[in-house]
This record gives sequence, structure tokens and C-alpha cells, in this order.
Amino acid sequence: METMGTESIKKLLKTETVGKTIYSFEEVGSTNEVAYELARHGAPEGSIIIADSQTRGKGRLQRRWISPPGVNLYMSVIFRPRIAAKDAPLLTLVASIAIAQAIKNKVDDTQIKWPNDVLIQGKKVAGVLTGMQASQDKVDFVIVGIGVNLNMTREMMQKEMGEVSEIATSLREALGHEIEREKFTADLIGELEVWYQEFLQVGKSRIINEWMKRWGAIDRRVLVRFDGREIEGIASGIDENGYLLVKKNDGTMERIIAGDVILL
Ligand code: BT5
Repeated sequence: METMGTESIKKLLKTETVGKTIYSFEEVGSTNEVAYELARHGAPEGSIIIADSQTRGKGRLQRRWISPPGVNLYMSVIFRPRIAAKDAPLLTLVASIAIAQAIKNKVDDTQIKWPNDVLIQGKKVAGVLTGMQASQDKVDFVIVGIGVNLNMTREMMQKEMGEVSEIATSLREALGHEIEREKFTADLIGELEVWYQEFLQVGKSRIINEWMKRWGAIDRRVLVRFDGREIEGIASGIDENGYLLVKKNDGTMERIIAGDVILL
């Protein structure tokens, strides 16, 4: 078992901002927590925090991100875009596109699932957890946390994840061979810079369009759980804020800020 080599990642990077500063740890509670602390103390735009394992890896809504050592990628990126706080969630979409692209270069059957998952053959290979600090509606910084299952085998997933292993996969499982973690990380950092720049320079609509192209549920029947409710309908897309649009049976459209989508 080896920890991630920061120097090997840096050697492979061709980016201008993202990954210029990399903080690497053997074990942390959560890379997002470390990133918050560093961002509060002025860590520059594009700084990256990587850990070999997390003891309190976080998902959304107090859920857990299973983070065993030596096999996967757990990374948080500090962004400091000059945007309104309401636009910060779009960075989740930016990250999902970047992850999907980095994986798609290796596995064809890769899709995004609203709001923050990347799937291979319908199983979750990656998740994104975005948080921010803002003052007077302007973003101070956004933390984009990314977990990607790289080298977990099926046996390892069963052991580490229990039931969750049924809905999870890893790049290794899809490809049938081990992944060079540093190489994948450098590729992903490259994609993150590309899509972050697209967001800043071309704008929201470009990100929304690119995200929708990679979303597997468009025009499909879905069940959505949110705010203790459940609705069924057709997944019609996302709006300019990244909210999910579901056309219900009575023809009305529901906009959903946060929730879980199940394909029917
Ligand atoms: C997410 O939440 O998918 C966001 C995951 C973000 C993880 C990264 S790792 C680096 C950074 N630091 C952190 O502390 N977090 C971020 P959510 O959509 O709520 O999905 C969580 C659910 O996914 C769990 O309830 C499980 O069902 C499932 N799950 C947990 N660990 C998994 C894993 N390693 N692979 C696939 N599915 C997993």
C-alpha cells in the first residue's frame, strides 16, 4: 500500500492554477474540513488537499463517504471565483463534468447523475461535496470535495462498504486492471482547470449544456426524494441554477434544489 506521491502528480500537471499548491496527508478526518481551515487562512485559488484515507469522509446530508487507505482518491479543491453565492452550486456541476470526462477517457459507459454522482454502468464511482463561505452574497471561497473509487476490488468494496457495495463500483472494477492513482489525479486536475475556465469565461449556460449531455436520466421517468417528500415524473433537465426540473403527471414542473433521484 502506498500513499499518493505529490511530486509525481506535480510532474504530470500542465495546469496554471489548479494544483499549483498541493497539501498531501496520510490520514485526515475529511479533506473538505482541512480545505476550509486552509482557505480561511488564505490558501490561494486552486490549492488542493489530498489524503490517502479519511476517518470522517463526508457525503451530503450527514452521510458518510467510505474512505479506506491506499486505493482511492479523496481530494478537495479551493476555488475563489468572483461570483454571487447563489451561483456557487454550479461548481458541483463543473466538478462532475471534469470527473466524468477524466473517467470517460477510459470507460465509455460513464454518466453523471443529478446532483453530484458519477456512475459507471449505473453504479456510483464518484461523488462531489461542495461547500462555501460567502459574505454579502459574494463568494469568499468554494470548497469542492471529490471522492473517486479507483483501485477498490469487489471484495474490498464488500468488506469496507457492506450493502453500499451493491450500488458502488471502481475504475479498476470497470477496467479490469489497476489504475495509477497519481496519473488519474493529474488528469482530473487538468479537466478541473479546463471546465472551471469554461465556467468563468464562457458562462453558466455552457456548463449546464455540457452537464446535460452527460446526464443519463434526461427524459426518463424518475422518483425524487427531497424534503421528506417523494414525487414521480419525467426528468426534464436542470435550470440555470442547477436545480432539477421534473415534469409531473399533471403537467406541472417541480424545481428541486436538493434530493435523491431514482430511475424508474
Ligand atoms: C456524495 O454524497 O456523493 C459526496 C461524496 C464526497 C466525498 C469527498 S471525498 C473528499 C471530500 N472530503 C469529504 O469529506 N468528502 C469529499 P452523497 O450523494 O450524499 O452520497 C453518499 C452515499 O454514497 C452514502 O450514503 C453511500 O450510500 C454511498 N457511498 C459512500 N461511500 C461511497 C463510496 N466510496 N463509493 C460509492 N458510494 C459510496
